[in-house]
Amino acid sequence: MSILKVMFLSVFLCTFAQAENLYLIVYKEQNLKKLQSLKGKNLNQYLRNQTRVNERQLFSNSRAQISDKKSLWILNATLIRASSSQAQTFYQFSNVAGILPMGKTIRLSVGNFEPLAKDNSLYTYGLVKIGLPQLRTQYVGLEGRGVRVGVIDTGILLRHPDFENRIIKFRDFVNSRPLAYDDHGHGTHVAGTVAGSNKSGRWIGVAPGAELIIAKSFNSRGNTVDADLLLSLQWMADPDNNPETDDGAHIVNNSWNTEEPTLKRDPALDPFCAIIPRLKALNVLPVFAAGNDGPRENTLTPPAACPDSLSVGATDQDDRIADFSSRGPVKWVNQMVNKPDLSAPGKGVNSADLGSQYRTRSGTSMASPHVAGALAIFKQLRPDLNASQLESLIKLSVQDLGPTGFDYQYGFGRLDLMKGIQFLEQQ
Ligand SMILES: [Ca+2]
Ligand SMILES: [Ca+2]
Repeated sequence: MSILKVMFLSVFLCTFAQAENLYLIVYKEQNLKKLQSLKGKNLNQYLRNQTRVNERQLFSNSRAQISDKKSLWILNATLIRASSSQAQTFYQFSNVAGILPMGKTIRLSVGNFEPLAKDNSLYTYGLVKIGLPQLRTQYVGLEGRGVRVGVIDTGILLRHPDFENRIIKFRDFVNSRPLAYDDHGHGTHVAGTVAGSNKSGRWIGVAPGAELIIAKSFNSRGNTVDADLLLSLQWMADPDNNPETDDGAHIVNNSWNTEEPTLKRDPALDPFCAIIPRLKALNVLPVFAAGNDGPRENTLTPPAACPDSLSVGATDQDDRIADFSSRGPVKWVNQMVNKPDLSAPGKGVNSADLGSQYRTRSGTSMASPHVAGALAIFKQLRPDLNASQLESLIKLSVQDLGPTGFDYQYGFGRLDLMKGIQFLEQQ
């Protein structure tokens, strides 16, 4: 046997013996003060530069040959595919803070389908509940125009009449196809509640003027891996990968959760919890469905369960909290967090479906996009508001329900656009 053949065989056996997995190498922060002082474009550049320097130090000096690596600059980190012994070797570098195993399958909680009640109203019940018809009469043209809303989901039906010419960016993290599509249906329904129009004869979306940035991150069975969701969130902050151009989403809807229990974990070590404040500092406000694991308490999971999340529970046509809606508080190993933040219609929501059709679905997946759309309305009205200011505003844009004040079912209350408008007018 030639030396080349022996080498080939041993490499082959080595690879075979050591299964490769995904790991997240997180680097040490060199200058925490500087990091916290930067915003927007400057922060984007700083994060990219420090990650580039860290990656150079690692991969030009490491003997482990890693061919599959992706920069997760937003977290000063790199995703690698490697064997566990290869991953271990990176601990010897002084700039490495930690190595997290990744690659967990994340499944969409698709909720239930409901029979479509005969209803000839001009607006879905959800839009009526949150005060949209009233807002439309007072503010003509307030439809989320000029606001970019991201949706991380199963994609979107490109030719659905309710989204005509408003899908401005699409990226397929599943099959790398260039044109927008949805081979599941969940994403099209969610996007319909954010930004669908009235091509069915009835308004289904809160912000039918908003521009859509679509990440297809879940496959046709509604599955993905954690790493792709982190990459999708990062992509939303800077889709063209150029800090000089301001093309990021202002708001991102996330109708999914990791289903990772919090009780024995520290949110500081959860990459989904770490990415939320970074996104806000880059002026991207992510919104998360609370989850469909109610009615027991402590049923939110990351990212909704993270201290910095904006999380949304689901209500029904009679303003009752839905049974399935995940309840707070969130118990982490070292702290308790008040969640959800607010609630919105999520039971029996009619919206867009595949085949240019419409259907009714239930879940906090349907509640979160009502809030994302409302944020687009506020952003059009007050383009000067940054992500954190929009977040404060939406928590005031509620009607208190259930026990007086904040509670673990409704959060601060059910979304009410007019409450936010009143607050802005009084300022
Ligand atoms: Ca850019
Ligand atoms: Ca209450």
